[in-house]
Amino acid sequence: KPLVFSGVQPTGNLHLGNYLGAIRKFVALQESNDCIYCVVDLHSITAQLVHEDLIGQIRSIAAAFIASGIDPEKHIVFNQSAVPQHAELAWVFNCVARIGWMNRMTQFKDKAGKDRENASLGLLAYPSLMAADILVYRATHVPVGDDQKQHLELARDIAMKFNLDFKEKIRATGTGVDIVVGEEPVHAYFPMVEPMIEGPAPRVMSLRDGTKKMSKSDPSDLSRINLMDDAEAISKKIRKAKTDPDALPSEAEGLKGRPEADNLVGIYAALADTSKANVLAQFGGQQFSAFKPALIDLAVSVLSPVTTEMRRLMDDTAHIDAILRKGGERARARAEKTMAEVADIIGFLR
Ligand code: AQP
Repeated sequence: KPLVFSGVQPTGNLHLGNYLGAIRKFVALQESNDCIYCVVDLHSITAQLVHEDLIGQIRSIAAAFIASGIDPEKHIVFNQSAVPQHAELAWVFNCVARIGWMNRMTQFKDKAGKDRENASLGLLAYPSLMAADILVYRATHVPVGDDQKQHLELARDIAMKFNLDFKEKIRATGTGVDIVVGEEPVHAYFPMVEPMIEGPAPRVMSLRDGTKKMSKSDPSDLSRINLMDDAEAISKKIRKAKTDPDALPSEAEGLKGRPEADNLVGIYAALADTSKANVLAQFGGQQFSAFKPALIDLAVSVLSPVTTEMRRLMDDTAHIDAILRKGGERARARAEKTMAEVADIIGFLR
């Protein structure tokens, strides 16, 4: 069975982008894969060090996973800081990765802003920790939103450089397998990760500006649908969502150059588990005044049960904590094995 890994940061309220780009895919993947889903709390201190209620945020992401349908008995749900091997492998990867690779990351440039010298070293090294999160389990499949594509390419570069730099040691320790990367045969310890980004809404855009990503840090709450929004808030935000004056096209081609229309149709398709073409077969030729009420009904019917269950779970913190603790133990057992092998490959005395 392929091993799936992904994580979500406990930084503020989850929104529809996180849900459609990540969590909904996590749920679908658990049917036929072995999955590890992580609340990446170590990542959450890279952009902002001090958080008012980090524990509460960690619990709320775990609650969102479970309320969305992830089964923590069959799969592993835990928080990153409970497994120290993530940080340990990240240190090794900091020594594998090159500073130039990190400097090219668009998320670093966006989050560091103009005052780059003053960004934390952790923010620069973020992708190295992300590579460690995945590879400490030697996971192969990573469901994420489109914004994470560049980081996953970097995870492949790190894995490849480690495999090549240590190829003799990997062979000598008998820990590797033969794989083919492109045309090239490689005796690899770390696998090449496969990003899983596809779907009708790989990058959910702001409801106020179809060219900007829906994000937690947008100052306008009208720009995003939060997972904790009630039906009234969802309805208001979709009614106020920016659109153009034209009717919906009848084919997906017609969405080109219409970012807001494209975004709303993509959201509808992702919520309904269908394609944009199917949505347009139904709504093509109709005005937004007809499409928006249908989108509101769909969004409320999909999100309300998740919100209700999340609230219920968050009232029982002992239950959430027990799930995270047990998940942490199961994850640690796997991560310890990888780190022991990595130490052997590098030649640390343990
Ligand atoms: N707009 C989005 N569309 C699709 N997927 C998205 N993701 C985030 N935003 C979108 C995906 O959600 C998962 C968890 O992301 P994260 O924990 O790294 O959070 P984030 O990307 O920091 O969230 P924001 O809202 O984008 O935060 P800020 O405002 O700080 O930039 C990932 O799989 C991500 O791809």
